[in-house]
Amino acid sequence: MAAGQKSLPWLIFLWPLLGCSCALPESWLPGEYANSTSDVLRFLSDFNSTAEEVFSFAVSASWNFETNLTDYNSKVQVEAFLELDDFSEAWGTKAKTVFPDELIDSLPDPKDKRLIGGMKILGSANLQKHEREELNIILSNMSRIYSTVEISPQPNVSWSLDSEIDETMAKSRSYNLLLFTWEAWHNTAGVPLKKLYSRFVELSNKASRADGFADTGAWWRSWDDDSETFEQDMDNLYKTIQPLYLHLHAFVRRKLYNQYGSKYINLKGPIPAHLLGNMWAQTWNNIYDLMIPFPGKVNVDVTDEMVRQGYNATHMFRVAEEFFTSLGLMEMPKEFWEGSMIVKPNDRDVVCHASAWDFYNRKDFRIKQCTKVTMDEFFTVHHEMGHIQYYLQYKNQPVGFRDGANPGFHEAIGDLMALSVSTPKHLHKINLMKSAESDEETNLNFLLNMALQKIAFLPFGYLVDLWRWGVFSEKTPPERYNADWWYLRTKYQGICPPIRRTEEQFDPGAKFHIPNNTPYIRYFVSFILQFQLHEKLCEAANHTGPLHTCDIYRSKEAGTILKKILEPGSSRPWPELLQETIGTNKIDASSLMKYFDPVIRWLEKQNVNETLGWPDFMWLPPTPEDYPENIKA
Ligand code: BJ2
Ligand code: ZN
Repeated sequence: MAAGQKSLPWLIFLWPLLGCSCALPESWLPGEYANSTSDVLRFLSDFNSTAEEVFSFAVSASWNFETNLTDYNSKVQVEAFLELDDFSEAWGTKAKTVFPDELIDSLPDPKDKRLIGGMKILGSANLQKHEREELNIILSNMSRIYSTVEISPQPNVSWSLDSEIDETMAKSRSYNLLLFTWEAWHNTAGVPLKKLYSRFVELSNKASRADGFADTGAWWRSWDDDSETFEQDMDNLYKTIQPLYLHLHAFVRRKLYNQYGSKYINLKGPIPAHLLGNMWAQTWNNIYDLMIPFPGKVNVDVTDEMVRQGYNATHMFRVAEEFFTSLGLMEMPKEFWEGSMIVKPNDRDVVCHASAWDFYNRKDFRIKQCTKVTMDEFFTVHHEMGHIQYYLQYKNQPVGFRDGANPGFHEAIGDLMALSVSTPKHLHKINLMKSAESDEETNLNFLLNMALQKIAFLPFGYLVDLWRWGVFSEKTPPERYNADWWYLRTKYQGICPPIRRTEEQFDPGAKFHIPNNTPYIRYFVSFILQFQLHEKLCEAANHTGPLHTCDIYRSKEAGTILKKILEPGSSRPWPELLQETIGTNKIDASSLMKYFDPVIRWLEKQNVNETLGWPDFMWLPPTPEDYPENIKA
């Protein structure tokens, strides 16, 4: 009590410094503006130049943390994010207080209206300073835990996700080793995140609600689309591709049955989640070798050939870059090559999960990737470089528009390039495939591999945010985090946990985007949209023949359309932009269906005696007694 009283005058003295925006450097604060059109424009221009500075300061702090996970770097990052919040709040509040809605409505350019409208949302002090600090510390801790935990297959041996764990999940065909690895990762990464995550949800919802949204899920959805029907649209989209998924699922289940036997695989049930070549069962191409339709043909997975030719990270990035420039798009700037981290350093902890970075200063653009020489990672290089290409193309837009037309567009660009690059025709051109065979059997091999990458992903891409929207809306409370996760995983993906899970565990936490708090529905949108864009660019490139054989390499015409999509950033409503560039204002699955048509017809024939699907209820995995005593490696 006495101490409290004593400190009171100090508090009063310090009050202006503790208040939100006052700790910011003078030059980051808004100046004085009048209630006039010309001052709105001056305000926007001042905001833009200041935001470039503040954003690049915050992005740098974040980059420094993620490329060197220390306590100090975490602290600096948290402080930078708090300053960023203060900055947004100061400018948002200014916009709200000085410029009335009538003035904004009278602006001649609708883009200015959208810019200032977006800023006004930021103008509420939505959380107390200590809560904002707690929120940012939780985020930083979650991401560090996810990126540093390791599992131990034997005493004194530790495995990290990006090397031994990923590789085991991809290559091992031992049921028990896969089970050990799967369980150890889910327990080690997930469990410590559960408490942090539920507190994060509380704080994040509080902030979103103060900003006028129903919850954080509603806020996120507002980025994708401003229509009321977004959730319904996604569900409809899912339903259109579900028949394709069921065919792929039944076929893969049969092949896994052949591999692992009736003890582990129920031909009418969901597939145990650890057998699909990927920790999250999100893509299945790593088990393509168990199901090659026509094994005598040239191998459509060129990993071995890349290794044989001595590919390394730099070479993979250069080859990817050349694809972009062949379309008349931009090269990666000098700063990109100087600043990026494309190999895992061995002297410090880093976030290995690949990502692309826009520093908002129109100069620094970087990729961070612990690149390994595999075909999968070669596609990830294209994926990340697609983000960089987008950043480069829209860098002269105001910062408020340096975003994808919607988040799904941003995710689609690199994958769109990879659709051409992965064709046998293209791989032959760049000397990764010896023959340029393009007979029906090679095509089916290729298409099955693509289906294992693209169709297998769709239910996962959809359900991650179904789960999170439920969490944010409190339909899924912490007591049901894991149960609802597995309900969705079974319902949509037709997979089941290979061993009993309870609420002691937190399996969603074992997927990067949950602790790192990145929305996921964008990937679902992207995996459909990329085929629509591909079809249009192929048309522009004068491609003839089936869609899946198209390679837009060197087509300046395709590049021109792509540039038109990228340059505006988010300055125009996406349906309008899509209409102008590819002639439709809807995201739909017709191009994807066209692309996969031959392999779907082939799968239908393979599946004549299969039962498609699985029971809708939660199918329990085999009991522990079904497993050998020692499930360790
Ligand atoms: C490998 C890829 C993300 C991505 C990273 C991490 C989270 C956001 C970024 C953003 C880009 C931007 C990824 C690829 C397909 C499915 C999904 C997965 N990494 N991010 N800064 N993928 O989207 O590139 O780089 O500008 O928004 O996570 O589950 O692997
Ligand atoms: Zn991405």
